[in-house]
Amino acid sequence: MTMTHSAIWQALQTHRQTLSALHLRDLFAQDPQRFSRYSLQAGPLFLDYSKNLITDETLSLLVSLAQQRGLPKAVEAMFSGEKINRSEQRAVLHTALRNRSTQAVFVDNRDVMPDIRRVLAQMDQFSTAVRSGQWRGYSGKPIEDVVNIGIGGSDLGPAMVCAALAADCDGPRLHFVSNVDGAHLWSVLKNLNPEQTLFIVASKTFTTQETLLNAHSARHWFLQQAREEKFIARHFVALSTNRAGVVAFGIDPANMFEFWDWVGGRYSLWSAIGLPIALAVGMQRFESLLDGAYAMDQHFREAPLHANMPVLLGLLGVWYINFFQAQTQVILPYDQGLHRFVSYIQQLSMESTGKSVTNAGQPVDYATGSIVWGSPGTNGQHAYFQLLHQGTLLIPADFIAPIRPRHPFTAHHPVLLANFLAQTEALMTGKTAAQARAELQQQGHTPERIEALLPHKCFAGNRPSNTLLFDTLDPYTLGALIALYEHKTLVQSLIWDINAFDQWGVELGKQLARGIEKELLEAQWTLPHDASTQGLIQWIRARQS
Ligand code: G6Q
Repeated sequence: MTMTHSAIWQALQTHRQTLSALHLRDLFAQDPQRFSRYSLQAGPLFLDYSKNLITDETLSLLVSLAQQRGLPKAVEAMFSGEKINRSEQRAVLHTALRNRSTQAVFVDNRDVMPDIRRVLAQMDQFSTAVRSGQWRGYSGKPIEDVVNIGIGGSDLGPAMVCAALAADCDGPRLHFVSNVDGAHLWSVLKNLNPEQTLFIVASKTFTTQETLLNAHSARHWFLQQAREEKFIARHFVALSTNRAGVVAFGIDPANMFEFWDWVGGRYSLWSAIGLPIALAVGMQRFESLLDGAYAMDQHFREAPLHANMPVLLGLLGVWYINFFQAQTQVILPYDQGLHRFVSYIQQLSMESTGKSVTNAGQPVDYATGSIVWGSPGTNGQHAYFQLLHQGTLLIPADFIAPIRPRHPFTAHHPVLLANFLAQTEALMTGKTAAQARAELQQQGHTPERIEALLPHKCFAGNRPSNTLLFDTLDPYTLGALIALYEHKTLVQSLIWDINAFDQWGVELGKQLARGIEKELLEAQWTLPHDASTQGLIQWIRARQS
C-alpha cells in the first residue's frame, strides 16, 4: 500500500479539513499554556513552534506517521554507517566527522575515526602555521589572503560559516571564488598580491569543470609573477577525495587534505572542506563548530520524536507541503552574519529533497521538496513581506535570531529584535475588520472612505511561523543550527522515502555543456539539438566571429 493510501495519511487529511475553521488566535485564546507546551530547547537553540497551524492531535498524527515510516531505525542506520545513499551505494557519515566521543564508526568493517582525526590534526597544524606567519610565501612574506576555489558543496558551507563568524575572523582574509564566469575570479585577484596569497582548490571529485578552470587560471595568474613551478607548493593546497586528480593538477600530495566518498558535498563543511574556516577563525573555533553539531546529533538521536527539534521541524514541513500544498518555505535570519545562510540551506534542502521517485525507483504520488528562499531581516520587510502578510499563498516561515549581538552597535539590537517579534505576531494574529475600522475612524476618515479602505487594511493572519532563538552566534551555536537543518532535511526525506544524498538531476546539463562548449569554440556540431538551442548557438557564433 502506498503512503497516501495508508490510514495515517488519510487521518491527517481528514484532520486538516477540521482545522480549516480554526484561527491561530483562537488556539492561543483557548490554551494559555500553548507557548510553553509548543516550545523546546535543544543544546544552545530554543524553538517556539506554537505559531503553527497545529493542535495536539496534529502532532500526535504526525509523530505516528514518523513512527510508521520507521524514522528512528532509519536515523540509526545513518549514524551507524549503513549505505543509506542507495543509488550511489554509499554510507552517509557527516556525523562521524563531528563525532566528539571515543566511539568507533564503521564503514565496510573499518573504523573511520582514526582517518578523521588524522586529517583534523593536519588541518590544525597547517592552519596554525599559516595564521602564525610561520608558513611563508615564495618571497618569504606571510600569507595575508586565502582564496577558496570551489563550487556548490565545496563553497557554500565554508563561505556561509566564514561570513557568520565574522566576529571571530582573526586570521588571513578569506575570499571565495565559485562561478565559472571569469569576472568572479578577476574581482578577487585584481586586488591581491601573489606573494602573499594562498589558494585552496576545494573539489571532492577534482573533476568539476568550473573549479578546475578557475584553479588553472589562478595558477597562471600566480606563475606570471612567481615564475617558478616549484613555488606552487607554497601557494596551492587541495581538499579532495581524488589524489590522482590533485597530483595531475600539479599540487604536491603533501598539500592535500583528504576526505572520503561517504561525505556528501552539501554535508562536507565538517570535513577538510572546512579548512578555510580553520584558517579564518582558528582550529579551536572550528572544533567548537563541530562540538555544537555533535550536541545536535546527540539530541536528534536520543530525544523522543515528540520532543525532538529536527523531527518537529521536518514534520511541520511535511504538514504544510503535503496537506496545505505549500510550495515554498521562507527562512528569515535576523542576523546579518547569516546573510549566506539561506543559500546554504537552499542547496541543502532543494538538492536533497528535489526528487520525484522513491528509493526503490517508484514515482511518488505526493509532493516532496519545496522552494527555500529568504534573506536577512529587516531588509525583506521593506520588500517581499507584503506577499507574506496579504498575498494569496501560504508560506511557512522560519524566523531566526540571536538575543545578543556580536558587534559594538548594541543599541541596534532591541530595534532588530522588536521587528523580528512584531513580524511573527503580525503574521499570526493579523488584523480584523473591527480593528481596522476602529483605526480608520480614529484617523478621522469619512464613513465612505472607511468602507472603501477596509478590505485593503485587513490582514487575515493565521500564517504559520517557527521562531528560533539563541544566545549569540558563536561557533558552537552555529554548528548546532546547521546540524538542525541537516537533520530536518533527513527527516523529510525519510517520510517521503526519497534519497537525500544523491543529485542526479544536475548531471544532464553538465553533459550537454561539454558538447556545447566544443560547438561554440570549434564551430562544429557534436550534438543533435532542438531548433531553439541550435538557433541560439548559431546566433552567438555569428556575433562572436
Ligand atoms: C553537493 C553537490 C554539489 C557539489 C559540487 C562540487 O552535494 O554534489 O554541489 O558539491 O558540484 O563538486 P566537487 O566538490 O566534486 O567539485
